[in-house]
Amino acid sequence: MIQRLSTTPFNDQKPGTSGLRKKVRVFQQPHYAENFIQSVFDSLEAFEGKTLVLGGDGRFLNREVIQIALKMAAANGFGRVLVGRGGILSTPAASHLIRSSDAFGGLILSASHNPGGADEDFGIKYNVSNGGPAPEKVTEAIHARTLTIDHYRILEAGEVDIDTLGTSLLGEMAVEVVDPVAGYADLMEGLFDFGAIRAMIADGFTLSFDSMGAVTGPYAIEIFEKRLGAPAGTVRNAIPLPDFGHHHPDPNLVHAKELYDRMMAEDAPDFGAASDGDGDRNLIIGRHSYVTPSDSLAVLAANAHLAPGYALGLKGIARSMPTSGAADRVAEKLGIPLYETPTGWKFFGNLLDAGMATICGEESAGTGSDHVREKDGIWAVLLWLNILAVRRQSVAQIMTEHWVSYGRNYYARHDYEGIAKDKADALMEALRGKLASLPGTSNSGGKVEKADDFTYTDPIDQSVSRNQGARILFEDGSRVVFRLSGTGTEGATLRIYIERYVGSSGELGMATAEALAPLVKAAQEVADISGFTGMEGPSVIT
Ligand code: VG1
Ligand code: CO
Repeated sequence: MIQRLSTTPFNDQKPGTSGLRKKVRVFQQPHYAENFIQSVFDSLEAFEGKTLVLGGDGRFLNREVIQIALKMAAANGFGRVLVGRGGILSTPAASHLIRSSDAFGGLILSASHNPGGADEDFGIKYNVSNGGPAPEKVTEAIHARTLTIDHYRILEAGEVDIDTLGTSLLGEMAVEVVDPVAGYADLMEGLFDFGAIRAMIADGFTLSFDSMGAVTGPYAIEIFEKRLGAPAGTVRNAIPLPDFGHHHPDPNLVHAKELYDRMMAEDAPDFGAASDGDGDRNLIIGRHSYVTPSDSLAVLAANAHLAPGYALGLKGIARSMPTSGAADRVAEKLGIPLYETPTGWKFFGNLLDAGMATICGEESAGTGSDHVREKDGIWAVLLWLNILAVRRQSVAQIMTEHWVSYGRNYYARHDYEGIAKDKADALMEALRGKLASLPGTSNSGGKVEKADDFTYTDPIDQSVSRNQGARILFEDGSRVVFRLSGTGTEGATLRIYIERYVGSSGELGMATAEALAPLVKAAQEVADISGFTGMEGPSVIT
């Protein structure tokens, strides 16, 4: 029986950079998840009888919300839900499933790189029929609906079995429990030369992949150990756990320290990588050689043609604004366009759909291509492996050669976490107020050429997104960018992105901290970070 239950709005259900993310206990309030899911459905048109994809990264509350979403989808008139077995789907696998099953859209239950567990974070994200995150006009409609909602619809039914493959009926709706891994692994096998990678591994090439207790474990085991023949144990922390085994599944130098240490050890493997909670990010570390995500994007773009799926070349490259300009130089050399978008994968969707870009990336360790409409951690690792299998060089050699051809964009991100929201807002407001007066002035970073708050106009639908980050651009091409995170669940996080370019004839072997020191100083001078935050330094440098 379909129930129509009364509810009242919550005033904090505005989706951020990537869906709605809150503490688990916020989601545990009566009607909280239901209100948001109904608001999603209310913002969509003509989905009756159509297919919805449903899955998550396995974190605490995943299974409970899967049950709710199934019963609400049935009560709202979906014809079929494809759900990953056990409620598991990585974000890229969900994107692929939406596309390959011609689904109307999908609900992805994840707070991605945020920690999981009873006292940690949960999230819900809606993806549209191209497999990508809902664009801003959709998330704005969802948010508007959350503020007026007065009822939701849910089917009264028992627990649905989501652990057995096959189809059953829930009211009039079909529930199809699918293998979360197989279709995705096949997609990867179609893009990359698995034979060449397998041969490289058989020749003694060693790798280590850290799933950080999150969703990529089953995918990585199937792909790296089973299909590519890497020895058992290559994939670490491979079982998706509700609390990720207490890992903070944000693959950066702080949270993936275990991997970092392994890669810097005397007996380090040739190649190391890690992924995040929902499997859309990647961290690449060669033996004794860390690769910044921005450099990784550039190297992947420059060498993608070595993989069968990209043998015909790239149509264009897109990167988020704070991501370094390393990829720009590759685009220039290849004679293809480079697009600069705001932070968040939803801004790449139109470019990919229009065939204007093939590869996209973000400084936050997200890289992907037009094979799905999300960033894709395992995809990036496989493209690296394919390149290594063809070039038969070490990661360090590839990086050095890249810098010699293109110059080097020294790059770091400094995060100030857990700032009181009013203080973070005050810092940004003061900085914005100053921007117009900066050009022509000098500070420790050099002479300022331009300063603005990044605005993006989508070249396809002309939609405009403002206030996407305060940028201070120096005459020598260096820059410092300030923005507030849109994925946190407690207080505010200030992100400062620092970049300095050194041409190919310049000094390419400096330590990053040393290369960036004058710009770090400039950031403090311009924005008085310690004055506003009371913090002496960043909590995370990556
Ligand atoms: C962060 C990253 C951004 C990424 C987003 C979602 O956003 O900076 O590049 O797209 O997370 O990634 P923010 O607003 O906190 O800076 V994921 O893998 O957490 O969904
Ligand atoms: Co993620």
